[in-house]
Amino acid sequence: MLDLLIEETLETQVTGKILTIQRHIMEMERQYPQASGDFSGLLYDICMAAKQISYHVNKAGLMNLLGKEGTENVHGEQVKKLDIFAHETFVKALDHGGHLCVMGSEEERDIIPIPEEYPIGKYVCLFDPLDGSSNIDVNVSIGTIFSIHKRVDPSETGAGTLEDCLQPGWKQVCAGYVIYGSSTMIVYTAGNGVHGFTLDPSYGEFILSHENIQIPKRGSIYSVNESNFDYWDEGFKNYIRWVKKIDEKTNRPRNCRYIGSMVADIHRNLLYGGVFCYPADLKDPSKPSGKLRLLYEAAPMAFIVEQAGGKATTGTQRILDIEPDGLHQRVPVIIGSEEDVTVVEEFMQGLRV
Ligand code: AHM
Ligand code: MG
Repeated sequence: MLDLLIEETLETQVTGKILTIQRHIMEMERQYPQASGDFSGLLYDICMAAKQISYHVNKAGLMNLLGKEGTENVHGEQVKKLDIFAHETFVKALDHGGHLCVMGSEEERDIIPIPEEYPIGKYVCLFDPLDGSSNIDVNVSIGTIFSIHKRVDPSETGAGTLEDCLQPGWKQVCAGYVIYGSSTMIVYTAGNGVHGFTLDPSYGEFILSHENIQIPKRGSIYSVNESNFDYWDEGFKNYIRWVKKIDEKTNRPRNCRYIGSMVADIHRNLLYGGVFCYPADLKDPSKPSGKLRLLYEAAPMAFIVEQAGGKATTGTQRILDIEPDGLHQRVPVIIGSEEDVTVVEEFMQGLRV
């Protein structure tokens, strides 16, 4: 039996059925003879950071990395040790490759310049190093989100600026997330479909496992933090009332699934179909647009979901069309299967009651 298994594994290797993310990117790049290889170099660095974070997330309980750091981040939230570790890992992995002119992180108030001693590149990378941090201590899936733009002026060779970071989502050249779950996966799009790679711990490589992911046109899941019900406006409340009503013809009530980790909630809905919502609420007057950040969370996830055939909106505007006005700007997020998102929009716009 074991012999058979080994034979099968070897055969898979020999016949070349295993496709690593590096080879996948290189093959994609080969279709563009003018490509400099810069982009694949950048993705390679991101994969390295993801592997390091994955390793530490898996060992967090053993390495005394769990628990609050005791400081607050720029949003006044408690920062945990793994958040800091993930942030520093990302910065260190990306700052010296010569691919980037500037970076931005959810954990840092201002833009992050490339240190003077390193070459400046033509790309901009924005990232949320560890999203879903309230789940770290309890072994629930968390993730990393990244978004890549070209710098605004390609002829510029100096340091990148805030303007380079404040670009609308439709201009992204790549976006992706890493999910640290029962296995670690990286899912990315470079505007040519959405592809998922699972980390094989024995090789230390991300292997193509989900080629050309397509989100179902409609799903049976809605994902929202319903404890905010009393803080929502009437339109969204009406949607929630609707989604829970019994009606066989329209497949209701839908299933509520909410992990509280955007990456994990959207990853599940991407594969099963459904809608993820974090609408505006009146809970905190300092956050009238909800909780999620446009540049680090909403825009990259919107790019991925649209590329998979889904839809992403604030309820009144396509997320990818928003012109950012600040690095840490927050927006309402309704994202997922096209038909499900459209229904939420209709309730939010008062077209349904
Ligand atoms: P974080 O960046 O501080 O981790 O917050 C973002 C997370 C998302 O992953 C998740 O969708 C949301 O916060 C959950 O918030 P809530 O606990 O209010 O439902
Ligand atoms: Mg986050």
